[in-house]
Amino acid sequence: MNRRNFIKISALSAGGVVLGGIGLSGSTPSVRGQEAGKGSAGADFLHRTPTYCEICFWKCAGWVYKNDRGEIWKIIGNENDPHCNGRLCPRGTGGVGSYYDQDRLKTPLIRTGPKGKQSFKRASWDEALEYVARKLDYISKVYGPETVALITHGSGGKLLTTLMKAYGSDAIAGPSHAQCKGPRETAFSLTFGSGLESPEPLDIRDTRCLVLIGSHLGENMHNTQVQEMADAIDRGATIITVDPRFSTVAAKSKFWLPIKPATDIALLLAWIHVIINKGWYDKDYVEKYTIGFDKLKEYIQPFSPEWAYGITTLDPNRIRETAKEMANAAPAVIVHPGRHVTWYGDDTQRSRAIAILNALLGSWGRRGGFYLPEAREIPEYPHPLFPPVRKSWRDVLGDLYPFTDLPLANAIVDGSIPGNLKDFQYRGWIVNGSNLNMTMPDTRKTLEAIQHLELLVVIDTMPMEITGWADVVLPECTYLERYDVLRNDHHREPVIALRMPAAEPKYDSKPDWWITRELARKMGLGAWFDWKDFEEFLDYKLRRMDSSLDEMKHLGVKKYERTSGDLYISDVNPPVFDTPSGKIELYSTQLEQAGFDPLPRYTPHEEPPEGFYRLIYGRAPNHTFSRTSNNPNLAALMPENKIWVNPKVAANWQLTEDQEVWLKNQDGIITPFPAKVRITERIRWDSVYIVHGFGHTDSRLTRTFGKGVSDSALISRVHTDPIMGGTGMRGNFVTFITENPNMEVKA
Ligand SMILES: Nc1nc2c(c(=O)[nH]1)N[C@H]1C(S)=C(S)[C@@H](COP(=O)(O)OP(=O)(O)OC[C@H]3O[C@@H](n4cnc5c(=O)[nH]c(N)nc54)[C@H](O)[C@@H]3O)O[C@H]1N2
Ligand SMILES: Nc1nc2c(c(=O)[nH]1)N[C@H]1C(S)=C(S)[C@@H](COP(=O)(O)OP(=O)(O)OC[C@H]3O[C@@H](n4cnc5c(=O)[nH]c(N)nc54)[C@H](O)[C@@H]3O)O[C@H]1N2
Ligand code: SF4
Ligand SMILES: [Mo]
Repeated sequence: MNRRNFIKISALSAGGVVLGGIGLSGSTPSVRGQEAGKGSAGADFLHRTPTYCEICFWKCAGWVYKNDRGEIWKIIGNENDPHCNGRLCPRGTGGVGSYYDQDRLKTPLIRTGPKGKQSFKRASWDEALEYVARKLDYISKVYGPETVALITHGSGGKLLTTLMKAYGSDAIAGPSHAQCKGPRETAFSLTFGSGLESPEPLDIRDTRCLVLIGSHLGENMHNTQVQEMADAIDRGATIITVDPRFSTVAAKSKFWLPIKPATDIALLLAWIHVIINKGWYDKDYVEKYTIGFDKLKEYIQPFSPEWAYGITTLDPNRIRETAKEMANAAPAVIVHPGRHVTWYGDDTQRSRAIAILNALLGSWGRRGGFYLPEAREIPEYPHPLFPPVRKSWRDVLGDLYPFTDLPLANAIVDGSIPGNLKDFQYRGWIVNGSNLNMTMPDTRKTLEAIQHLELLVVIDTMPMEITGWADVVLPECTYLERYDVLRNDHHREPVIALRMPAAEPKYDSKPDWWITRELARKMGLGAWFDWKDFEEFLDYKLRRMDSSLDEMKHLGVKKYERTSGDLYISDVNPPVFDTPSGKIELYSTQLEQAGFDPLPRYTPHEEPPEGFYRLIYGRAPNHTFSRTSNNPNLAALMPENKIWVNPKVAANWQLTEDQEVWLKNQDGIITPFPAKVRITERIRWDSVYIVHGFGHTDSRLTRTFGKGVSDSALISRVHTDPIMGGTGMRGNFVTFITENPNMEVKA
């Protein structure tokens, strides 16, 4: 492992800690994995098995080592993997804790009392799956199979998708779309003809200028992006960070633009204005590959840096200076498209402005900009054709959100509440690897929808909030105890990775492939899962990809030669833009025809009322969403989140460091537990900031229950993007309560 780089990455993350640095001798099994980084247990490392990480969706490949007692000991990155280059982030290293967590779900559970109350009986797998299969039969007969939806995040979703299609439903949604990167995917598809997907094909390692608009790399620990950015900084690349918060990366940036929240489109229009009017755009590229430049040029005239100053509070000279910096670096410049982009409801338009700016700078398909990625096709294991779907999710949406090409988790929630749709209502959900209570904005609405369901099945590893509302809970074993589908994301070169079990599943938990196939068999759909076991399933595919399961057990990761040509565009490798015009559409006739603005427009958003502050949220380097806060290793690094408050605001409210307060939002929703205040200049006076994923309300999560504050419950106002249905979550305002409001209620 390249130690220098590892330290560099950790140093980038505020509070980032190299796990091995923490002495935990005499530790209980639950924190054992943490000793891993010491590297002193040499003789203990008897063998290693390949995996890819499930702690976030960068899916870094690694090796799991066991000690001579056969216990899982540590995970290290696979040197050959371009997702990680041999180095895991602190969360990936701490992933061992998810295996040892004694709070894990241990057996299948069937509800015995009202929803939301912890009234379950333990059940055998046979009993639990039989219950689910009969309920699904019933829903299929009475309402139709298309009224059952799958909401899924993570690797198990692939097989469950097959099951759903065999059953007759295509309502298969992930929070990684309409709660995450959906608007970006739509905007880039409208502009360039293809989305970005994951990992984003950003050539950060060769860039000369990286512009981060609310992308907080270093706290957002998407591994190789952070590594490549650290290298780019070393090489003298300019980083421009636009963030109302002095993020970790803002501290490493040549320019920090502390923008007033919700005004980014104004800044982007001003940048476009300057770059066009000064003639700093890539003329050849624009001429050759784009349409709509003249319309854009005319449209952009009013949007000067002075105009933007009045909106964004950013110095007009700074706007010009940063535009120049980008133009000087072009085409080796990346205006980062972001990832979690569902902010204010006009997010597709903001992402369109980012796409347009990149097009003007000529960065798409260029070294140091966006490279042309490639993935290998994975052959299907033979199975029968799927039955036709009687009513597809797209038909259910009708005219709503015309530009989403994927189902929306939020539309499934909405469509489960009677009266919201004319002739349709979802009746059952299968939820896999998604803690909807914290993942979906407006928890109240999610819970209302659940009350109307005939069936809620939750497949999870932990007793997360969502499991408390399930009719049936199915405990999956952790990623360290199972085979999964092959990882097959696009990259600079095609690359696949294998995950295999390093240990037997603990308790009575099972791998997703087993759960799905047994359920399919009980539903009479076994023909879609007609393999002996998962080894045979994987080997069948690998043998058709010049490999085998045996080979992959030794390699972990396999790279293939590119077959689609060079990484970058050139005269001999011309780009293909899958848009109606075959060009980059600066002006979008598709949007125009559907009645939307063909060029991005700035619309003012509501301001916080007197005494309230905008609630913004983000990531911490040591945690992923709500899934890691109970992880023994990671909870030790960061046990709670705090409420970031500007010193001016603290003085007004007479708040002191670490004082415990409750938050109340504009709709009167109050947090159930207090959280500590962190007073810091790093946040603007008009906003407060919290790390997403804390404030758990399920007491079965013994380590994290009641610690910190959850943004999700406070996000009761959602601004939905009319173009593609993304849930804008940053239009909520909070104020402080310093005396225990929940005591008052009881009294
Ligand atoms: N308020 C608010 N909402 C957000 C966000 C935010 O920042 N703030 N972020 C949004 C974004 S960008 C995203 S991508 C989504 C993320 O949404 P989710 O992926 O739903 O986020 P988590 O809260 O981590 O919930 C993951 C669930 O999967 C379970 N799990 C973990 N490993 C496994 C496994 O191997 N198998 C199974 N079956 N289950 C497993 C965990 O125990 C947990 O219950 O949330 C979105 N929603
Ligand atoms: N450690 C860690 N890393 C992760 C994850 C994780 O859970 N943990 N999750 C991964 C996933 S799925 C995703 S989608 C990404 C999300 O990560 P990113 O896409 O990088 O960022 P966001 O979460 O959207 O944005 C958070 C930042 O936006 C700033 N911000 C708030 N309002 C505004 C505004 O109006 N304008 C601007 N310019 N900035 C604003 C906040 O201050 C904060 O710094 O992170 C990924 N990486
Ligand atoms: S970035 Fe970290 S948590 Fe995400 S997959 Fe890689 S090692 Fe795991
Ligand atoms: Mo995300």
